Amino acid sequence: MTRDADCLFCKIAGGDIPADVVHETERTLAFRDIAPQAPTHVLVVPREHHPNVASLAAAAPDTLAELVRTAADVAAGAGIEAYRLVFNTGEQAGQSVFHVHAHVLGGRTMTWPPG
Ligand code: DGP
Repeated sequence: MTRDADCLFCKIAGGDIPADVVHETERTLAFRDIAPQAPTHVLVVPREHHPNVASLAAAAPDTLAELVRTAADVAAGAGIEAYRLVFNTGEQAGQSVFHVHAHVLGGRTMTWPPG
């Protein structure tokens, strides 16, 4: 299992930092965002460390597919039919934690374009 000792989401995945976990699979973990932007705002991460979605897709496409399935299960579990799945990729796009995570946002009407 690839972990980065300095990575916040590796620490959450390893149980070293607590989180409100809503769903788990063999390779992924889903927990509530600490600063929710919608009634449902859950982050889905791979247990292994990958900095962004492109590097995850290149290194472990099966894990990326599992992560997207986990996101769909989180939405279904929250009773949400429509949801937004966001992978901020790079600092200018709003990525602040460099361990790939999908934001699952739902429970309200979303606007477009995002800011
Ligand atoms: P991004 O900006 O796309 O990299 O998203 C990072 C998200 O992580 C942001 O929405 C806030 C959330 N976050 C940051 N620190 C913590 C934490 O310690 N626990 C939880 N649950 N979420 C966190």
